[in-house]
Amino acid sequence: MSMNTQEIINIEEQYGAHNYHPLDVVIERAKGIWVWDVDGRKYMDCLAAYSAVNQGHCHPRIVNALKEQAEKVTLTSRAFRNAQLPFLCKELCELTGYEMVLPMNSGAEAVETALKAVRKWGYKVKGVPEYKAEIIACTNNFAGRTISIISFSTEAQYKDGFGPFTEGFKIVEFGNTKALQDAITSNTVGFLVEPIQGEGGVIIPPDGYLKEAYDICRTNNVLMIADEIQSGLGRAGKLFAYEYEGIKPDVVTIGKALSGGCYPVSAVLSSKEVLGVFKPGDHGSTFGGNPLGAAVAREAIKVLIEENLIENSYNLGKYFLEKLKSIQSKHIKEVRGKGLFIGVELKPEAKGARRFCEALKDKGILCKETHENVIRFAPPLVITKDDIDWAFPKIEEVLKMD
Ligand code: IF1
Repeated sequence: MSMNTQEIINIEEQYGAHNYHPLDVVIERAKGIWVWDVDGRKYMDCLAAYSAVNQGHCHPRIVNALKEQAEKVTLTSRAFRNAQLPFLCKELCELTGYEMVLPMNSGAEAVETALKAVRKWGYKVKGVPEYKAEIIACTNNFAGRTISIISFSTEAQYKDGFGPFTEGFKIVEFGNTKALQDAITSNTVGFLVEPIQGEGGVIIPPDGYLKEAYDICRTNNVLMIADEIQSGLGRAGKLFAYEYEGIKPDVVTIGKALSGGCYPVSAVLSSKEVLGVFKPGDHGSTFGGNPLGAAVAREAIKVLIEENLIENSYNLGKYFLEKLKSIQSKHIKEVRGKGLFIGVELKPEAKGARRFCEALKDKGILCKETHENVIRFAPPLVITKDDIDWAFPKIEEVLKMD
């Protein structure tokens, strides 16, 4: 007799650290945009594991790549070479137009790698005095949970109890190029920015902001680092969200959907000038660049391109956004999004987004609230118009509740 939802929750509550407050749904199986819980209930996944399963859950081609490679070799360490990593690096460079790739595992590790790269570039290339390098980040940023990354978080909870913090970071208001200009000194080496802020609540900057910021960085010999770990790989309707502004950031971090959710794979994309600062032994990771992750990532990228998921995100995102904007609800403050990266911000008097996510769950739709008042709609990019038409009336009904 298999256990039911509550019995399994009780086990997790007893033995698992409580560093999350998940919805009480226990998922046992997933395919495409659908997931099933242990009691057999079916849900549409409108979070897509925070955009890690853009290709849909358990995509057969990606799962098959995982299985086939797992039978060959899973991990060699970088002390030796393997037959998958070179091709992942080549294929990523050909796809994105960058010259070089440094593979890691989690998004935070990719961000940490990017921060180390721009600091070292600052000392070795720009000529900043040793250990005076400054990196600018934005209000409401989210780039991971390591101590250096939370050192520049503006979210009190993410810092609470974790000090002392890493030095060398400044914060400027997201969307404000004058603040960026004013924060730059001769020691500034990098500007880290998410083209669209996910955790911040799907915050889209004013048109032209990223272009202006890019030009300011160029003028001041500062490297722009675009954190596309969530907004990238089709989520916002383009390969990278920065493309809407016609720029090409000096450094890009990717993760999540890079593996289609089948294995932790992240990477830093940049030029030979920047990533060339790493000499053998400077930086590394036991699993970084392993053949299993590389094989999975190669197939995940192929699926993203060959199944036209980026165009689907652009077109269906437009469709979904227009439908959501048509909802007449006293609770809705703003509906915003690019591609299938959509946030519905509720007014404070709606008393928080969590209860709407709970109501959506009861109607078979899984969403996640972010920052109290925003419901994020970010389904896998394989979603169809019919799927959206199935979900919309349920979403409308929930958003119209008292
Ligand atoms: C959590 C948030 C999303 C990211 C961006 C780097 C990372 C993330 C733009 C780090 C990771 C995840 C982490 C997860 C929840 C989720 C999240 F709510 F925390 F902010 F997606 F919005 N850059 N985001 O979004 O990548 O190390 O996790 O692989 O920590 O609760 P990671």
